[in-house]
Amino acid sequence: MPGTWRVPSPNAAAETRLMQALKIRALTARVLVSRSLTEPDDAARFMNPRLGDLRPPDGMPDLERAQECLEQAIREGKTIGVFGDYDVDGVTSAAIITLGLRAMGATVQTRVATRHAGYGFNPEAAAYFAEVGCGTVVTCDCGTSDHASIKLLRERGIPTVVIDHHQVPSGESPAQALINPHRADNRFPFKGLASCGIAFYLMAALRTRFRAQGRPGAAQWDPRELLDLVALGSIADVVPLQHENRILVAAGLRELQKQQRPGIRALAEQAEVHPDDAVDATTVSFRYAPRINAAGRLGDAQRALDVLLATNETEAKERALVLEGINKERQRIQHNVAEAAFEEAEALIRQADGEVPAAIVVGAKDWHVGVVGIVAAKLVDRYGRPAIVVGFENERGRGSARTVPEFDLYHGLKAVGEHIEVYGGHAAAAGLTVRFDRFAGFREAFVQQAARVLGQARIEPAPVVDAVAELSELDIDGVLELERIGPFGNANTQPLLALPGVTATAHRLIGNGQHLQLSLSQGLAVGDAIGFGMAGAGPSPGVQVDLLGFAEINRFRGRQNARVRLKNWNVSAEVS
Ligand SMILES: [Mn+2]
Repeated sequence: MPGTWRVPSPNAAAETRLMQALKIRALTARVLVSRSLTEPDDAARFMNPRLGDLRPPDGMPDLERAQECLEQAIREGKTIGVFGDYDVDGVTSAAIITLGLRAMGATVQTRVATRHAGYGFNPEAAAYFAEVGCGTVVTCDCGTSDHASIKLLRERGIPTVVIDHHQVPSGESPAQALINPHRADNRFPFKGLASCGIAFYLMAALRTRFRAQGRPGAAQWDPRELLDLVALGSIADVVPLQHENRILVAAGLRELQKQQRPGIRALAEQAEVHPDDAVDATTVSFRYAPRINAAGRLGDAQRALDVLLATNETEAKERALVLEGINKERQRIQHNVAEAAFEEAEALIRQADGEVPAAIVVGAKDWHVGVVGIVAAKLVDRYGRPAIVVGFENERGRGSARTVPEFDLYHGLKAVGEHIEVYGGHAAAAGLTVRFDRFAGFREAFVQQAARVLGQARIEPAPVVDAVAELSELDIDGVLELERIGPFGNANTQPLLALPGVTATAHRLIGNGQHLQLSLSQGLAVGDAIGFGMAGAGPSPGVQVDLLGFAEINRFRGRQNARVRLKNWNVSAEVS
């Protein structure tokens, strides 16, 4: 339907108040109001995220006990073992604890999970830490449910500190300290921290404690230098960029931009992130995170940790080069699995006489389980249906599921639980194992379940936009002001704008003819738009259209200009 969209709760009085109090433009005020930031004080704090506004960690259970435990190990000169999970949050948390503890005088041994040993803190790793004589162990982004490994350490007199944000099972943890926002007795008001954020809080608290005691070392060290790692882990883990996360990530992105850490400098070189490029959540998601993740996906996340912990330029460059090789290999494997998965999906569609099934479930014997999640996400993008991709090793397959907002994976898998062995995860992403001889039955049941849920079809709702804008508002200052609502990401998405009644005056294809570039006009105002992958799909020149899109600054070779990134367009309903 042309020209239909919804704007949540417009409020002219609140907009005027914000414009006057914050000295901001009307468009920025409209977006803030649509996000329920109607009070000038709240909006001002939101627009200026400052580390000073982080709430003290009061109410985080066991934070005190964790500090005591670490302090004792440092005082007694005992080695502290640090263990991290194999994804970006796990690796960066382990790096934060390692670097923080070392800066405060500790001897640290760090290991990260390997894919073959499986997710989490495994007994092998626990035994290793005991063997090398660790006095205390810290687990990062795992450990909440790894009771057996932690018990094994406790029996040998080694206390464990757990830093984690996964769901807490019932029953008491054998850990000396369990810092996890999902604990029932947690009183810290924001529960959305990633493990790297919690790790940062612990290191900052320990440093404050040591400084009060007058310990040498603690005074010179500034925990803020760890924030680049917090930004990496938080964005990669897709935690909501609200409250404390917003403050930590905003500061962390600035830290990342500076490229102070040798490992980040080396990674940036490999990922072609130039020192004067603006660093935002997209830079993390598409440049840094895939490289850090690649090591864990293909087997050994230690290669990624090595890069982050490198202490000099030479070491960092060597290690980043090794990681880049692993990433290239990951890309090759992913490409092959994706091709095969798309072929299988197309075969399923042919079997259904051209109709796309309610869910896409594909699997094969040699598909690498390290990339099945990424490939499932690609299937969701292409077909707009929930998708499951399974890699079989002998008779057992490990799969990964991704979905559309209308279908909850956790409930969906639960409904067909009889066909699979193990499953876990949440609404948006899940993992499962299934036997080869049960796969066909599982697929049938899952597709039926998806058809039941998605079949309760609703009429496609009108898109919800953050604000209706005029082209004249999207000049460079206007867009720069909108950018202050960022960092954009999960739970704080880039504002979606509606621009009714705009005329495209000129077309141009760029990027090997894939992308569409438009010149726009509206009254006296002119502007530019870009439609990525929209070649041949744009509005005809001279026709008045309603655009949906995002305002952005295009930065290229030191120059910047404002433009609209097109999401969608329609011929205007009322052409006069
Ligand atoms: Mn995590």
